[in-house]
Amino acid sequence: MARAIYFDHDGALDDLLSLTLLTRYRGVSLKGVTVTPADCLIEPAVSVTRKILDLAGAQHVPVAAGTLAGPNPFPLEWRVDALRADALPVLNQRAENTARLSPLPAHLQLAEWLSTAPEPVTLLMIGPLTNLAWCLREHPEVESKIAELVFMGGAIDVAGNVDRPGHDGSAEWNVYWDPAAARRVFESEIPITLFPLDATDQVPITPEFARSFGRHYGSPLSDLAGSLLAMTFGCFETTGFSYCCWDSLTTSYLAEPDLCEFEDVRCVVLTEGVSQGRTVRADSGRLVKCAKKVDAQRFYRHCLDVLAES
Ligand code: AGV
Ligand code: CA
Repeated sequence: MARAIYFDHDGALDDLLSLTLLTRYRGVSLKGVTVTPADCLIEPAVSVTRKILDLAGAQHVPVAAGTLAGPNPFPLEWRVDALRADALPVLNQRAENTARLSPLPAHLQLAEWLSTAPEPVTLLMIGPLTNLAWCLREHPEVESKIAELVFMGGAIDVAGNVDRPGHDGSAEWNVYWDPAAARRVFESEIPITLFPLDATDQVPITPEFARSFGRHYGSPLSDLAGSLLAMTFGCFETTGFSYCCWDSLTTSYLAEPDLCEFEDVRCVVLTEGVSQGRTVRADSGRLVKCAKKVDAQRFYRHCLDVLAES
């Protein structure tokens, strides 16, 4: 039987590529999508999410828009990417959007989905953990409904990617946006599979990877993937950091669990001061299954294989 997944993303280009992959995975039954207003503008991010579900024939999957925000906003230059993606021709072949929009805000919808789930589910979260932390604070009983949390976030033995005045650069953005939320989730007993920068640094979006989708030009989901990847270029030139397959690597774990090698790490989340949002090794910390080493070529091939001719 297919594994039941609830998916929370935050509308960046990599999040949209992840959604596209997820709709193709045979062993996955996508039950619902929540969007966190973090690395995006929420309106175009929800709109583009529904268009991707439509294009992939997954109109039945409901989408809920997030309203809760963390204390450390993303740069506006990054948040506008969803506006651009929402205008791509491949996503605008029809005037109407038929994918379902939930009347509830994301945190309430997630709590309802979890509390009514007949069996424990997998949560895939590739933005900040704000919605889940709210559920755990307000409805602690939903913790038992989560069999596994697969989360892109943190930086264990490598530098972070936050470049902000007054911060030491040791944090990764998804944790930094709402450090208290990450801490709350890490203090739970939910089994966590973590994809920190230690792993995702190994899968930068290279010109070869982006251009490889050209061979499948004319297949809607391949066009979409290639366009999303092309739109990430310029990142290194403007930030000094490569745009990586942060979220799509994390998502691929649901289809190819042995693409990465893992290490069990005890860690805590720092919530104050110049290192806020840092995930740091500590003997007193909780155990997480942490992705360490990636077969990058196999990952790139996986993306192409999954989306080719679709
Ligand atoms: O820190 C990685 C997370 C991932 O979930 N996001 C992007 C991915 O969706 C934040 C981020 C870090 N650097 C970025 C980011 C950049 N240069 N552009 C956009 N987002
Ligand atoms: Ca993200």
